[in-house]
Amino acid sequence: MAEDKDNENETGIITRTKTKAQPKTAKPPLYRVLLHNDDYTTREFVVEVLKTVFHRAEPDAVQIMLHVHNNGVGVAGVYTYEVAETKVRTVETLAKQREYPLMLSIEPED
Ligand code: TYC
Repeated sequence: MAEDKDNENETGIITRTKTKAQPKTAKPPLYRVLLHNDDYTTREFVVEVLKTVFHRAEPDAVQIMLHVHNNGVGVAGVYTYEVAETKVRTVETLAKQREYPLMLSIEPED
């Protein structure tokens, strides 16, 4: 919110200035949710998680899964901290239920 401030200069005249309002475009910090490769989690499960939790279309999900399989790590999605944390917990719960050792982590985007 803009706030008025009184300023008195050398002439003794009191003027008023407005502080800049926060731009409406101010964005919260974003975080990458990273998927890590392992030898036991099935490709199908990783693709399923990318589709259902990270809302990736099938071809995108397959591409991300293969990137992680080939490079060891990859980005599942980018979110605010709370959303990123919730997605990690959701996937960890799903993976545990299926007894997969799938690992995820979070890192700041900037
Ligand atoms: N490397 C696993 C396999 O060959 C597939 C896999 C991909 C596992 C991505 C985890 O985050 C992962 N079955």
